[in-house]
Amino acid sequence: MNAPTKIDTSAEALMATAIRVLTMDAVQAANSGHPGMPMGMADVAAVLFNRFMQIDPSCPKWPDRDRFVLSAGHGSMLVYSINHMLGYADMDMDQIRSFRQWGARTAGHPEYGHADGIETTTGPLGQGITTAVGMALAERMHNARFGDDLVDHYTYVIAGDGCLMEGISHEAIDMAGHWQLGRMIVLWDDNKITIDGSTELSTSVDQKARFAAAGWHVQEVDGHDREAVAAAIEAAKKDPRPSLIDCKTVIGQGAPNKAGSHKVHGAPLGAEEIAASRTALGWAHEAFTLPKEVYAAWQAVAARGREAREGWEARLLCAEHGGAFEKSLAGPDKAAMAEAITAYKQQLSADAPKVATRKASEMALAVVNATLPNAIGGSADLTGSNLTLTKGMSPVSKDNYGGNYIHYGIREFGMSAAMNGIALHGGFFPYGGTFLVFADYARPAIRLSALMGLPVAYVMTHDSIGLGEDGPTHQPVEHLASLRAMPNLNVFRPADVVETAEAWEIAATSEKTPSLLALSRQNLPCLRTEHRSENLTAKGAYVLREPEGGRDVTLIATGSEVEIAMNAADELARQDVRAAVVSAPCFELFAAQDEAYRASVLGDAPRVGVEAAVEQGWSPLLGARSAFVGMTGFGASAPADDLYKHFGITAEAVAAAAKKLIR
Ligand SMILES: Cc1ncc(C[n+]2csc(CCOP(=O)(O)OP(=O)(O)O)c2C)c(N)n1
Ligand SMILES: [Mg+2]
Repeated sequence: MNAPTKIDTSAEALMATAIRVLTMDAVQAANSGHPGMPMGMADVAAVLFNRFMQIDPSCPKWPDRDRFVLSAGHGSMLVYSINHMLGYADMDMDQIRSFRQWGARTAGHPEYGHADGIETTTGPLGQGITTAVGMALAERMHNARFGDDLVDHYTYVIAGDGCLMEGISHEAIDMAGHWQLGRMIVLWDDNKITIDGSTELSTSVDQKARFAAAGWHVQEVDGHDREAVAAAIEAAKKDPRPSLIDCKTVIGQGAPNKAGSHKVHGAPLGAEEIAASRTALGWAHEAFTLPKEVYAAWQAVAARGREAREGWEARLLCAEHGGAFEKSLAGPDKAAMAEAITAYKQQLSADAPKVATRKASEMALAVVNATLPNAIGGSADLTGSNLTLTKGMSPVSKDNYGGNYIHYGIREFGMSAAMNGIALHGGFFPYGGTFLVFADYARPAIRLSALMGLPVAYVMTHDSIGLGEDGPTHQPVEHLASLRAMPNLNVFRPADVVETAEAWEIAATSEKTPSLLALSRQNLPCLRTEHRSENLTAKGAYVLREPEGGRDVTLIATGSEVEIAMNAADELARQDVRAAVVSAPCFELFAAQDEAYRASVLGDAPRVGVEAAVEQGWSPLLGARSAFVGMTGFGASAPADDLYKHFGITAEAVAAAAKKLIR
């Protein structure tokens, strides 16, 4: 149907054909996968890499490489086939042969960290393009600090109809247009097909008008006309605005009978259609064998990149700020952070300020930001509530990429995905704030932070009914449980100013685990009045108060409820009941401690858990003889003290629960 009538045998055409053939063969061998997108975008990708991309497969992490993000992650064979042909050492033909199999780097969707040259995990549609916004912004911010000699690259994205339908794409487009990220170039695979069929089933939007309205440079090309694609990319690079290139393509291009249909989106073509495609494409080679000239053409791209990288290295050697540049890309200075936070904690324990933990976070951030020059703060329009802006920070804008505070706007999901992109780009430690209840709006990007193992910090204030009058829409109840359920995310709920400083030390020096700080709106007393240089929060939970003569009961609490547990212990002491109090600011870190430590903290006595949230997730801390004082439903609008009384989260209730257990 859509097969080219005359077979183009130019080197670039062969480069594209090879993507198509490797894709159909790998998907066929796996008996699963998505051939349509890589086949449809093969021409665009061949042009992009052949004529534009600056990457060096022998040095995949070269900091000034162009970034390529396959936002339409289901088309993963596009990346794998390209990276194989470019000569990435970890992407030999066996990897292509074992596409989607156990142990292979060629996972169903591109996974960051599984193979070189994969800049981010994609698959959840819309997140790739938004993560790319973060990368493109980081490029400009790094450029503002170190100049064109060291930082001068582009961020290219292939996005599909699905990426552009997702709501997050709106946030991405708006941010990129607002920040005028002129080095971001999106190639839209405009094939008018999604899984269910034609895009006419589900959308009528004028995408080009949408991008233009957000300040983008917009072009349209025939995605199978390589010269037109090249001219459009050329023009996009010249234009100071971010660019959308609407590439009109045919999904599954090259498959004579199935191209253009949603049937090629996500199913193997079948042996017959593959044979027919080989004929149509004029391809005589067997599955998983490529002619030398194809490798030669792709490896010329690699050679060009290597030369560019070598030139860059020479510039780095004589760059004035070369040392600072390298430092910005290295891991966090843990020793400096430990020293700064320890000194700060000592002061706190002496002064014992009674502040909300959101305020404590602002105070700790002043120390963090003074110690880590590459911290980039931000908030989704709640700066004054999240207290994420510390003294001396200046806003990042299209006129000031040298700033270090990002006004992300009311875009929690966009902020979080962009922070992932900033972290992936390198050079910066991003943190950003919103209300804890809106973690739900950000959750899919938090999940990718965790899956990719990115050191991103989420500052989530107003963490319970303790926020009071704003009412149940704003009061998190199930959020802690749902966030704790996420693998590789450290959820901190510090109890006071000292624990907050400790949590920030961990968050700012983490290398493979994102952190989320759940912080109170209401003031909390300083409970850690005795200075300990050891970071107790790093143990996840620890004994804050141990009664003399053994325990009758152990009260375990987090955040604002630790104060309640302490008061309950006082109350119990008056009644001759010996209560220990355990503060548990981070369940994940506690679970990582050895058995002996955990047993010593939890003890043998009955336990009462206290948290102004649902009980789910508490069972590892509680045990057989236990009770939980917390929430069982939504909150309400009223002053915080009234709410705590109404919902029965009080020292008296905790003491009563304890007494019932030990009776
Ligand atoms: C957030 C999200 N929702 C749903 C899916 C499942 N999904 C994968 S591809 C796809 C259709 C995407 O259409 P398009 O981007 O046009 O890709 P094409 O069919 O053209 O390859 C869907 C719904 C997903 N990967 N991510
Ligand atoms: Mg499509």
